[in-house]
Amino acid sequence: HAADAHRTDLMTITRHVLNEQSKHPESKGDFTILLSHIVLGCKFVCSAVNKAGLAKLIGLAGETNVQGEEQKKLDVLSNQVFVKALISSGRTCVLVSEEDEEATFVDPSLRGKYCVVFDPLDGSSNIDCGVSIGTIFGIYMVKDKDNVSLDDVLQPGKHMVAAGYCMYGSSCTLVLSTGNGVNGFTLDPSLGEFMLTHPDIKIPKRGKLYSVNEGNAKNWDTPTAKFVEKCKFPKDGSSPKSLRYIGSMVADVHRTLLYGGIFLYPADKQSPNGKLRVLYEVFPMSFLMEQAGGQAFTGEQRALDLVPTKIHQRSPVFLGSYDDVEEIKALYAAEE
Ligand code: AHM
Ligand code: MG
Repeated sequence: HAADAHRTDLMTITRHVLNEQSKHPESKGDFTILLSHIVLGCKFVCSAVNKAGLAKLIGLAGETNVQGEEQKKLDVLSNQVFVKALISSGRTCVLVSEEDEEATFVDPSLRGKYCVVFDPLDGSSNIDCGVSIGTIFGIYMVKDKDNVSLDDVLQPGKHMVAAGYCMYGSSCTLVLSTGNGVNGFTLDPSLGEFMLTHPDIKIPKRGKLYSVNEGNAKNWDTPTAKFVEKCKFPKDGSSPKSLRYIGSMVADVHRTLLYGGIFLYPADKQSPNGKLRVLYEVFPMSFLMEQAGGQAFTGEQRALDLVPTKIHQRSPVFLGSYDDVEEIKALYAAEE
């Protein structure tokens, strides 16, 4: 009977979020409308990514194809789709995209109460070989709709009201938290709907995997180097961890969330702030990790406590299973 209920009682992402919002009597459905525009963007990118090889959508921005039409690189195209979808939702006021140098301030006539920070297509160096890539987003609430500024997005990650990512992989999976746990939805291509497939995701307390670009090892700081050494040569009698690294943050974090373990993008001598961007990479993923029972640390503090001063600022990050992140925190504490 349970199986039958699954087949006939369809829990779409919209229905799920409406259920959640109905617990807040003051909610007027604005978040649901905003989310449906984000979901539309994700479906578009999913479809474009799946057709990329065929449609020759890949290639350099500005390059022309055989028909002489301008071709857009997939990440440029994805960005335009998200920006337009978010503005037309009528629910946004400030947008920060990895693709745009400056923040976008929505025209007052279309302004709503949410700020969205996003990376429309992360890991795009992986497109040409068909490896999983993704969209990452975080959502803040504006303080005063009639008086918006960059300060509305230069907020610590703990002020986000929601965060998520969509992974374009062997299936298209959207993982979302509105601050009340984490849920995963998988796109059913025949329905064109994201269906709840991973309710209430919790990350294992400790994992058997670690995920880092070891090619940077010669430039690592001592705590990172010690931590990775411990993963390979544990001295407490435990088994060594396995290394998994895709080089696509959404895919590496998704695996970490489901299987447990730790993902590291540390500082190194070449890049003292690491590589990943605070607003639309580090914060949303840290928000999801904490909501799933894990942790996220910058090497100095809880990642979600960081107060950014620039929209494209970078930060080192260590995130994943609670106990694994505890270990790297202890190594940094011992440094001081
Ligand atoms: P991108 O924004 O240029 O795509 O770079 C971000 C990506 C992340 O998805 C991934 O975690 C990281 O870069 C991998 O970096 P590296 O190639 O240095 O290991
Ligand atoms: Mg990126």
